[in-house]
Order: sequence, then C-alpha cells, then structure tokens
Amino acid sequence: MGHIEKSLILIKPDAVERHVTGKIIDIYESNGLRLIALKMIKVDEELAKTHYAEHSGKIFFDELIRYITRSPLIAAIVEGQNAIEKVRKLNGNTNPEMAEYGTIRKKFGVNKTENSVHSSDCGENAEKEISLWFPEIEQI
Ligand code: FUP
Repeated sequence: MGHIEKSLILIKPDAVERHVTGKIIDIYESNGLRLIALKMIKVDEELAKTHYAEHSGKIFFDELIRYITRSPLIAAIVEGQNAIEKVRKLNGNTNPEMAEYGTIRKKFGVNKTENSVHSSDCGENAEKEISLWFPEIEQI
C-alpha cells in the first residue's frame, strides 16, 4: 500500500508562460494527489541557487538559474500515497525527449532545462524543499 507522503512540486516558468498550469495540476489531482499548499512567486537568484545547489558548477547551472528566475512559477505541496514516486512517474524523465508518452514532461516540456515541472526526489529532499519554499508553514 505504501504510506502518505508529501512532495514539493514546481510548475516552472515555461509552463506558466504557455498557460498549461491548470492542465498540469489536473494531472496530479486526477491521480489521487491532494494539494495542501500552493503559491505563485517570481523566484530571486538566492532561492534559485539554494534550490539547485547540487548543480552548482555544472555547465548548465547559469542557464538553469536564468530560466527559473525569468518569470513567475507555481510552488505547491501535494500529499498522497507514495506521493514522491507517484509525482516523479507522472513528471517523467528530466529530458522531455526521453520521457515516456503520457508524462507531463513529454506533453509539455520544451527541452532539458525548460522541462515544465520539478518534484522532490526522496523524503529527505522533500522535507528540505518544503521548508525552503514554504518557510511560513510551521508543521509539515
Ligand atoms: P530532475 O530530478 O528530473 O528534476 O532532474 P535533475 O535533478 O537531474 O535536474 C534538475 C534540473 O536541472 C532539471 F530539471 C533541468 C536542469 N538540467 C539542465 O538544465 N540540463 C541538464 O543537462 C540536466 C539538468
């Protein structure tokens, strides 16, 4: 059965710019995930660099920071059975070209950088990302 988990998702600038946020949220909700927090923000460089710290120094890092800060995105927390793995399956491969048919990145992603969505990759990172993106929420 698995257990109830929370995951941090981002609906990133390319998706907001192309007006597909509703379609993406519908995919999560239709698959049994419940939204428990949601906000729209234009990310500053400090938050972007903290969120993507593990990629600091890589060749695509500067482009990634420019992209994620260029226009508003939606940050949300979803909750459900096996939410972390479930969301990653719904999102698909990082590279939209490699992603399975039916996944969000296959449907909406533009390229490896502009791939429409982010989600936490494990429980430890979900906790870290939830407190980074929703510091106003005391209990998670
Ligand atoms: P994911 O967990 O699927 O979001 O993928 P990663 O943590 O490996 O990568 C995080 C983000 O870095 C991706 F969403 C986009 C960006 N990235 C690039 O821009 N180029 C690359 O070659 C790899 C990742």
